[in-house]
Amino acid sequence: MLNLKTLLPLIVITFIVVGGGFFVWQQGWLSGMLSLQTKKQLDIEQIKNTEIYSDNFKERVALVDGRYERRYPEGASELYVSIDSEKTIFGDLDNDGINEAASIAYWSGGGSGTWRELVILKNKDGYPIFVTSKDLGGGTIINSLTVDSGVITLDMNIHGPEDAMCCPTLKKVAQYKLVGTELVETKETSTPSITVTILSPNGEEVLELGKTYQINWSCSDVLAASFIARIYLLLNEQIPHGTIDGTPEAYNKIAGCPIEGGKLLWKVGEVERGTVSSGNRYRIKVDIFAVIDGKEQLVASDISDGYFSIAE
Ligand SMILES: [Ca+2]
Repeated sequence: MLNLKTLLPLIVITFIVVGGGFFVWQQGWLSGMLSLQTKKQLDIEQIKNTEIYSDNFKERVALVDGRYERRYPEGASELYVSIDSEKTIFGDLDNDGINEAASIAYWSGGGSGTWRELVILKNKDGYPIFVTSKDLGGGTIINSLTVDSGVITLDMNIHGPEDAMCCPTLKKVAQYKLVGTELVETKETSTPSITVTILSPNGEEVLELGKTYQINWSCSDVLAASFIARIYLLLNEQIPHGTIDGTPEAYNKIAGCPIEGGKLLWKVGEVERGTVSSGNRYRIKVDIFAVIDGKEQLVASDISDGYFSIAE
């Protein structure tokens, strides 16, 4: 006959066995979840060995160790694709708590140069799946790729009107958000990169005090209204008359003007605050400012190659 005295140890043992089993099962489940969480994050090796698609080339390729190459029968390269592991970042672009990968891919083929594309890959059960790509242009230099709060920021040099294919100089910062399966550009700022060259006076000239002289300079990539030129007279490469209008400028300002012809008529010796005396160690300095969002940004500058003289 079983009574409470004999049943009690059995009940205790049953509790220990079942409870322990539950505990073990719970721990296993937890560690399983943890390993799933760990597995869920994409890594660079996966990105280097996945399929990507080029909207530009209309091709889908499977990368192996970050590369894909297809050759013509005679051996020449027909298509070469690589992924930039230095410019691959992981961040949550669609706010679901799981990181996507954003990477720069290089596509070249058919002698058309190398095209840059921003590639987005999603994490599907721990594996990268191509979502979309964005053409960033041929020969574009990607300075940096970052992601912050779901926004991708690309700092690039793109081609200005006179840039050689090799060497883009126009700075562009673009921002993209992943909306559904599309990359949407949210912000774009460009700092035009130009050069300015003083043509005259560029050294050795003798200018007569009080006479009118034409200062000439040339600019590359003149995009008209968004530029301002400021011309300064420089003596001994030092401050000839102190500061102007309370600003600690090292040069006497002759005038500011928009770039139209790259020339300025100057009554020799006159500066914004009075006149300078005769001498033989003068130079001209031209600063070119771009007006971006209402602010002036210095983009180019030049100084006369040599000294010129101002004579009585
Ligand atoms: Ca995500």
